[in-house]
Amino acid sequence: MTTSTASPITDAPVAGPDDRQLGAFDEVADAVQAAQTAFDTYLDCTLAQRRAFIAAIREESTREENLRYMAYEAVAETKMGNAEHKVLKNKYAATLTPGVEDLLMEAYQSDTGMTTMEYAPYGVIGAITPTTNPTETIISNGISMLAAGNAVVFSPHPRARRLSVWLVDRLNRALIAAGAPENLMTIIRKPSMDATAQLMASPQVQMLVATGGPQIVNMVLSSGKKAIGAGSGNPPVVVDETADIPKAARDIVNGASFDNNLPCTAEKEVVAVSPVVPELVERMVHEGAQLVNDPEILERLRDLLMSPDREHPRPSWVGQDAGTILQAVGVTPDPGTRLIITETSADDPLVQVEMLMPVLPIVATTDASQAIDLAIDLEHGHHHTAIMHSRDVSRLESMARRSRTTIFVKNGPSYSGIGIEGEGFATFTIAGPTGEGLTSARSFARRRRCVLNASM
Ligand code: 1VU
Repeated sequence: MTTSTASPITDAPVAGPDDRQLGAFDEVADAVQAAQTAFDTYLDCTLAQRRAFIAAIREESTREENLRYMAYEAVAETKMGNAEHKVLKNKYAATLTPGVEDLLMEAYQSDTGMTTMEYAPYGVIGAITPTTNPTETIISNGISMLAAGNAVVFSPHPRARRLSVWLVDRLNRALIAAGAPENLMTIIRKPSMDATAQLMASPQVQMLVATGGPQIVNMVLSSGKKAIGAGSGNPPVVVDETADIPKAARDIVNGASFDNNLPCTAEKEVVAVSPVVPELVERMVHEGAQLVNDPEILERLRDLLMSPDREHPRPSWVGQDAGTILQAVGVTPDPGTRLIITETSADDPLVQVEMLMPVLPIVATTDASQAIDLAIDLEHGHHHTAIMHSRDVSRLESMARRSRTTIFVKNGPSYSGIGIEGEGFATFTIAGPTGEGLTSARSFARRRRCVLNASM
């Protein structure tokens, strides 16, 4: 996916008739109490009202000036990603996250009566949102959680705090205009680990959802509460000799450069059978990748982009442009370069570590079976996302089954797995560790068995 560099919108769209930030609280306890009060009123709202509230979120989020503001401000505040791609991500989050229609009821009927399996709200949810997709996650979580009848307290990533507070204000204003109780969405104005700990410990918070880095996800998963964790992946893409190589190259470059590789679903390493590697590389270069095979420059890249122990990416380089990265290691980027590729071995830290940058290593294997084995190994058991380009249906089926990932994309760019230019709904909370998979309204609801007894 290539994009033009349109000019940014620098001023925030007008917040409203007053300069309060609706839903934003300094104290965690106040944010939780306000959400609880909103939830108590929300419980009495009808499904038709819920639908109207979700429509208001969608409408507010997709207003052109808001889409552009969110995208450019996210890049400015988090200092990562590609604004034009963020416009798309926000648009898909707002339009393709399912609403109330996701809560499909099951019914059983016989002479003794009728039983329905319904979805009931948890109450107040504490939702931790990431720096990589800050507004996308608030929009998508907001739609899903409110559709399921909950109120939500957001704890935004500290690096995306200002924009997240702005968005929650906008959404609250839209919700109130649609007749919703105030504070169905609240947000912690100054997020921190301490504030997150308070949110987790609050007896009024019934469910926790963490989308972000391993530290915060593990913290939430060890809270002792019902928790949904959406954390890291290291998505491999396999290319075998039956694949349509020009298309595979285009899809991989589009997917791996999308928002500078910030989505946790994006291709993080290629595993290709040896005979196709030369053509694959040539076609990837044709699509906007720049090949770097010089060992000295590669070592400079590792020094620049990784922690000294080579176990983590350096946060300041996460989501940067390929051209900026190349210049920083003394390489002149070719015009239009959007991805750096390199041919390397499986033990290269650039292959092993999820980098979240437009740097894509390519590892060659002798055959497709070895490629699938290696790809599964490199995914490190996150059960997150894997991609394969092949025309061999049995191989596609084999990798899908054996990798046990939450998302498996066949012959397409990784982002089609979250609904962008692909079929299916959108979400930015992909819960591999806790098994909900691609979350939607029903992931944030309790199951209630409602029994009507008709026995004589
Ligand atoms: O500095 P401390 O250690 O005290 O705290 C950390 C962290 O725990 C905390 N923090 C938060 N606090 C409150 N609310 C939050 N929502 C929150 N999130 C984090 O803030 C401190 C810094 O956090 P960090 O570990 O994120 O550190 P950096 O900003 O230095 O690192 C940025 C990256 C991007 C490297 C890091 O966040 C990361 O590894 N993220 C994983 C990628 C990610 O966000 N995955 C989810 C994507 S879901 C998706 O893409 C679906 C398509």
